[in-house]
Amino acid sequence: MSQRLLDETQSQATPLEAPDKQVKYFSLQWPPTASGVKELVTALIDGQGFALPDIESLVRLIRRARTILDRRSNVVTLDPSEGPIAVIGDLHGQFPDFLRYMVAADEEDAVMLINGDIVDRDPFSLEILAVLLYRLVVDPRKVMINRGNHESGKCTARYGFQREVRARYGSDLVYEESLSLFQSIPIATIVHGTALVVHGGPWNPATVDLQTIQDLDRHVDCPTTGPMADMLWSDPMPTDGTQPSARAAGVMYGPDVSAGVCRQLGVKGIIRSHQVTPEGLSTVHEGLTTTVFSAPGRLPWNRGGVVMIRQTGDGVEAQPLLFKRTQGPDAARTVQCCVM
Ligand SMILES: [Mn+2]
Repeated sequence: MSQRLLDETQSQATPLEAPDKQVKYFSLQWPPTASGVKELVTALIDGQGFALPDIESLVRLIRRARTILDRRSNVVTLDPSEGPIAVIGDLHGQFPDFLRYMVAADEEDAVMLINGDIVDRDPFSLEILAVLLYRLVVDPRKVMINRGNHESGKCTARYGFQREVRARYGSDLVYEESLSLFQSIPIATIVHGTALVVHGGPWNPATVDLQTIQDLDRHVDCPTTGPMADMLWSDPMPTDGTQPSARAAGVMYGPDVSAGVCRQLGVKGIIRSHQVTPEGLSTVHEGLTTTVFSAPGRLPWNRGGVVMIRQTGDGVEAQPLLFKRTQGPDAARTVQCCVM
């Protein structure tokens, strides 16, 4: 492990804080139902950052979600002929923005495919997790999740989620259960004949194939080298081949790597996230790698992008949807989370 990541890991030794006295905790309707999703969203919006599911309810939800995710393979396959798929990139705790994407997906009865980095940075990761996992339990076919590098102990200890959970619950239980959940999240999704969707980048097709990825044990915190690290941490570069990354994890990969993986999988391109992009979406490698980033206002002027994949009469289309940052309940922030 690099010195830089060791430093990040060691920075987590902060003391427990008392829970915010103003937070009101409520029980989640159980078993989860479609009407319960609406009630949960309403309670969280009305709470403006001061209402959360109680610890017992949330832990029960996380554990149920984990059993669903554990049944999925490392790389999940979706068939676009079965309905639209909304690919959503980094959310980073921006709950009001997440709600807009959920509404956009619901309007088309689309599968939500969340491409990692759900937590950290903005202080409403718990709201996103609660709604996302509740919907997953209500209808697993409509919620797909790929893991991002922030779904790890290393990142959450440094970039806000651990602090958020401690400040809002005054307990490490929800945090520990979340870390366990993160290890159950699949690593990538193949939209059949269309795209490899993965948080960072592809594996190296010269040495690794899909079966090797399917055989990996994903129940680890978040490696910094090897095929799983490449998928969670890597970024594209303009020249062929691979190079070490300044992130000290994963690699930089060139257009030949993108082309090789597309050939290997019979897909037209790679949809990845992991990097802020001014318009919400950007494409490199002659169209083979598209970055979708869904946390608007981080630069602070970037838009949030979503890719809506639909089967049409003569093929599959990928329509970009672009969003400015919501006003949201930013004024109600109670937790000092990250500085980018
Ligand atoms: Mn990332």
